[in-house]
Amino acid sequence: MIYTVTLNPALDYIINVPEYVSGAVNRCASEKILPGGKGINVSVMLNNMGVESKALGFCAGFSGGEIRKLLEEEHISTDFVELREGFTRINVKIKSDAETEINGEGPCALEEDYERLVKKLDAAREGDVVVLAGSTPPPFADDAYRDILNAVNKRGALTVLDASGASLKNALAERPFLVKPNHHELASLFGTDIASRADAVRYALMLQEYGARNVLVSMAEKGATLICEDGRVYGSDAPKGKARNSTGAGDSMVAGFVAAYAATGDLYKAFKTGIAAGSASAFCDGFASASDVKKLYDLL
Ligand code: TA6
Repeated sequence: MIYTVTLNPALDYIINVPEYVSGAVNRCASEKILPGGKGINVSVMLNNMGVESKALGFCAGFSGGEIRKLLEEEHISTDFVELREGFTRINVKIKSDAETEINGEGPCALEEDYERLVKKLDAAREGDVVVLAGSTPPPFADDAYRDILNAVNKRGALTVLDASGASLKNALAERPFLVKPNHHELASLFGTDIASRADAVRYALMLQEYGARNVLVSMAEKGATLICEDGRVYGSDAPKGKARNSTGAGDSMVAGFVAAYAATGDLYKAFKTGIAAGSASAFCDGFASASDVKKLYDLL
C-alpha cells in the first residue's frame, strides 16, 4: 500500500485573472476549487495512473470536510485525523501574466493529533511506501516529519519526503529513502542559488551526507536529476511541451516515481516515470492521465 500523509492539506482555489492588478478590484475569468496539499495531490495523480493509495493527514472544519468529500467522489481512500479547532486552509492560486500562490498557515495540530496519526501508520509494513509531503502546521512544524519518520522506520516501510526548510533539514537524520526538493528549496537550504543540474548534484550530495538516501531534484523546465544512494547520478532535460499549469507538477513527479519504484524496484525507471508524470501534468490543466504519462515516458 502507498500511504500519502498531508499534515497541512488545502482546498486550492484556482482563479484566472486577466491582467491582475494588486490593490484593485479584479474580476476572475474562471475559478475552480480542488482538493490540494502536496500529499493529496500525490494520491490524486496515483489515482489517475490507476495506482491505489490511502490519503492520511489532518483535516479540520468545513473545508476539511469538503476535501474528504471530493477525494471520496474520486474513489480515493482517506482516513484523516479530524482536528478539534480551526479549519483546513484555502490556498489561492492566481493565474495571470504570472502565477501567484497565497498559501495559508493552516490550523494547529497538537500532540494528541500526531499520536492518532502515527497510530494509523502502524498499519504500514515492509513493501509499503509512506509519502510525507508539503508544509507542516503549527506549533510543531519543524519537527513533525522527523518524529513521523522515526515511527514509520520502525515499521519497515519505505519513506518519501517532499518538504523544505527546517522540516526537511530536521528529518534527514531519519534517513528517508527519497527526498524530492525542487532546486529553489534545495538552494535555500544552503543559502545559495542553483542554476544548473551540476549545481543541484553538488548540493544533493550534501543532503546525502546529512542522511537522505536518494535525492530527486526537480528543476521545472530544466528537467531533473536523481542522486542515488549507490552513487549513480541520472539527469534528464524536461520533455518538450507547452507548460499550462505548474500546480501539482512536482507532486505528480513524486507520484510517478513512487508508482514505478513500488512496481519495479528500479530507480532509473522510477526517475523517468517521475519526469514523465511531472511534465505531463504541467502540460495539462489538472493532473495528467496514465496515457499522457506513457506518451512522454516513451520519448525519454
Ligand atoms: O504543489 C501544489 C500544492 O500542493 C497546492 O495544492 C498548494 O495547496 C500548495 O502546493 C501546498 O503547498 P504547501 O507547501 O503550502 O503545503
